[in-house]
Amino acid sequence: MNTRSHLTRRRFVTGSAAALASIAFVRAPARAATWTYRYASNLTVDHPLNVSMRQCWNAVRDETGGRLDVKMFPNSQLGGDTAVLTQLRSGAVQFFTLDGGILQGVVPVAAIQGIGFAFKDSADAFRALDGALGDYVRKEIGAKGLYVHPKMWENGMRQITSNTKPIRSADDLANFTIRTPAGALWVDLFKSFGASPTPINFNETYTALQTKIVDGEENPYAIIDSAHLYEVQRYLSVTNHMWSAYHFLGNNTAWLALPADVRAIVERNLTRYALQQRVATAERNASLADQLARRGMKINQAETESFRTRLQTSGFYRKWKATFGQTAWDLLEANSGKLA
Ligand code: X2X
Repeated sequence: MNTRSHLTRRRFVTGSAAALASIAFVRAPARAATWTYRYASNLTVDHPLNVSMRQCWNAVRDETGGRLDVKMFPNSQLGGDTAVLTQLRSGAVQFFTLDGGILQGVVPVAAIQGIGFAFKDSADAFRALDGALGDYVRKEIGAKGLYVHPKMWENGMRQITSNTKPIRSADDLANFTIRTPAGALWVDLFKSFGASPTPINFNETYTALQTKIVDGEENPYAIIDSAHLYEVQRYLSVTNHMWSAYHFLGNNTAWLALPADVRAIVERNLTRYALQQRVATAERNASLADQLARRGMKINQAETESFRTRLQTSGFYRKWKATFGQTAWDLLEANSGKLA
């Protein structure tokens, strides 16, 4: 008979069951965690990334017998991405998921995942980033003193939203004010399209759109939905102009403070839940168009050839090839085909 059914039965048998139960709890207290770490995310709790991440940390807590307790800080509770990256590097935050395009400020080549029209879909992109291109980027991240897990977490193919007009072709981006994440490649991509980009951290994006500091932004469907951007954006133009995904990063000192068995439990669960999250997020991205249309968004398919042409004629590919270097570029083109 296990303790639980024993106590349950006694509760019916004797009036002192509550007292007995509390004695049992005093004698078997929950073990205090040896390590209490913080995980930060710019996404809402109900985005599939954080749904899987919560399951991941629950599994880690169970499998380590409560030794490692990771507290989640979703929704940019600890600050905007660039500020949290600083906290991660100083050790105030131990774990963080960050898009390679924003990590660019510290690890330049990390932005290569966001080269315009390099990947036709997420499966295509994951082949490169789970493979040799990803290994190259992860080596550079490690060289900057950060821990990085080998499986990235899905954000998705990005679409342009607007409050003023549908974006049908690159011509519609002329002088269009658009928020991009805080990364140099992102800003340059939209300049090359002919737009007027402003880098703004995600936690300030809703307000920037609401107060019309910018007319548009670009994100995958699951974020347009989970962050309620449809409340402050009228048009959604399907462009699939770039792919976006998160590296799982750790402060290296905090990571190495964990014993090998705990690190193995964390890595195994991160792999398991990252793969689960990829499927769940892809399903959301593929199925939300109707729901966003019902919420009032006007959705159109953009003519993307004009966008690609701008990247050729502006020298965008040539410039970023020179920045990232031949080795990284070759690894990219091994998946994407010739770009520059
Ligand atoms: O900042 C964004 O737009 C977001 C949420 O997609 C990223 O983290 C790149």
